[in-house]
Amino acid sequence: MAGRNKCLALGFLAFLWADLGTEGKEEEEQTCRLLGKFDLNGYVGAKNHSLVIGGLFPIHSRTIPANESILEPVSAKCEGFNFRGFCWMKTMIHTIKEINERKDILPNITLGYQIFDTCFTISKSVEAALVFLTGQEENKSNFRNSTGAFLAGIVGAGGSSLSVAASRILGLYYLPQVGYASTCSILSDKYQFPSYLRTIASDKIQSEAMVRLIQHFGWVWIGTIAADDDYGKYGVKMFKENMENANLCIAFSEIIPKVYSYEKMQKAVDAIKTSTARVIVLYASDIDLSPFVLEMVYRNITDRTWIASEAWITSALIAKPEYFPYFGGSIGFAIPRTDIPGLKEFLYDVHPSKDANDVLTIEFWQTAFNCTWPNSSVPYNSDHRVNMTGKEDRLHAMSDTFCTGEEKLEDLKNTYLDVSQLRITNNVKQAVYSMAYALDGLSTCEEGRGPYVPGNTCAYIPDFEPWQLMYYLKTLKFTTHDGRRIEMDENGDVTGYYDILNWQLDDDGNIAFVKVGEYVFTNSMFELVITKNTAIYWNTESSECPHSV
Ligand code: TCR
Repeated sequence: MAGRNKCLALGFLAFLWADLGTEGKEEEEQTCRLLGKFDLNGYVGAKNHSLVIGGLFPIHSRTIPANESILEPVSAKCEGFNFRGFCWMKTMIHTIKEINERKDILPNITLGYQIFDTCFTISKSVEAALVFLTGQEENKSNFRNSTGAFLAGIVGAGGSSLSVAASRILGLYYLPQVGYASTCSILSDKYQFPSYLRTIASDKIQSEAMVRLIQHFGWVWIGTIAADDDYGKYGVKMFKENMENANLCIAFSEIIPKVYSYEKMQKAVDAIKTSTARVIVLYASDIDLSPFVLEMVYRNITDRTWIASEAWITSALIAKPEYFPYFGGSIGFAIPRTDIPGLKEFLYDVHPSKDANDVLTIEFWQTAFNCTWPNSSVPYNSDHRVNMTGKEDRLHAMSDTFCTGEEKLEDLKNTYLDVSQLRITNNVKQAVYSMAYALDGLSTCEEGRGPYVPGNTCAYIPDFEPWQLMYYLKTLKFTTHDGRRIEMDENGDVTGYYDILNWQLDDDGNIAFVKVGEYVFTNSMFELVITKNTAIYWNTESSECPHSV
């Protein structure tokens, strides 16, 4: 009984989509069901050699703290629907569909997927890693037996702390993991993370780039603010080391708390207020940054120039016109944007009436249109966070308007449908492609010329071991749909290029991310290029480049 409860609790947050079969292959409904109820046999049995790619995405922003007395451990529930994470997840599905339709990659193999919500927390990420390894059924220890499907590897997780935690477990089994957003420098350490690779560059490069930018503008004293996680802390650590090497100075270093704490937040904000440093490096994911931004607005602190890390420079959560007086003029690094053919149409093809079991789409719809889907059991976006006054904030526990189903996606203005800024989203696509190309390499191995010793043997789909796929991932080289080369180095890293963006106001009063330069890799070295004659907007009293000396 206890086992069953656990399974159901997991089902609330974890979900699995069966694969999207290619035309001509066995007809199979596109299904979305709760994992707890999912019957994989029908799905696997219908295919030749079905392979599953796992996915980890932050579809919610946090877990709900359990306040009742705990009788037995249950899987935490989540809240705070994250449109960006939902979009990434859809992109993974879209990419798998695309690969399944292609005749040139894995022609006889259909890929499926199993995706978990990390809720942007370490505990959920670890929980998912364990389920990937052990399967749902407690008496079966091997994921292959428990699901019947063959798990090739995992795409994700989003944030570095989450990837680090998952990777420590997956690495024990050498289960391939390809990250799309985790940039923490320690993930390059193959001694600690033997099976982790990524389609995004390490922050080592960004931290160097920040110092070059600071030198370019002649600033000397810099403050730093970091999120309380591996991304923030290691990012700032690297940055400080580079500052020291360049003989530049750190005025203060503060941390934004993960769980709201009045004292800790005031400490950070006071440091900014009292310091004479006018330029501040801010290393944090947008979700962690939101409460800090509100605090800056509340304390009315202006006249600061922010050097933004890539995670928030183009975030719709932060780049709101009402924050422009405080964060306008921010200058920071973004991975180059691209277009993904067909993605927009795929994202628009979402409607809660398609499947009553698709709880995520229902929640998406309810949150997007601020309404309640009739007869659904999905709670309307509630919020259990402790707010600035220290009280629990149960915002709109239930919206009193019902959704009609006639709501128009075109009217929405949120990150889900915004395909103008595809950056991390493209990394998700490339992470899925990395898995597919590696599998393709494995599937075309010629006996006697294979990579495994002794005997130069090959591995075969479906009964290869996950570690055997690592060989193909580590030597992976391919060209993306937009002509970019992806080449994994010996640490599973790729080279990064950055656009340097500056926040300005456009004619409609929205924030525009204006490209003012680049940090590029040429002749085996990085170069900072600030475009000549581009007007940079400075959020200073004089509207001129600040002095921070
Ligand atoms: N690395 C961050 C997470 C992150 C992110 C993002 C999250 C990055 N870029 C963009 C949301 C949107 C870069 C980490 O934790 O490693």
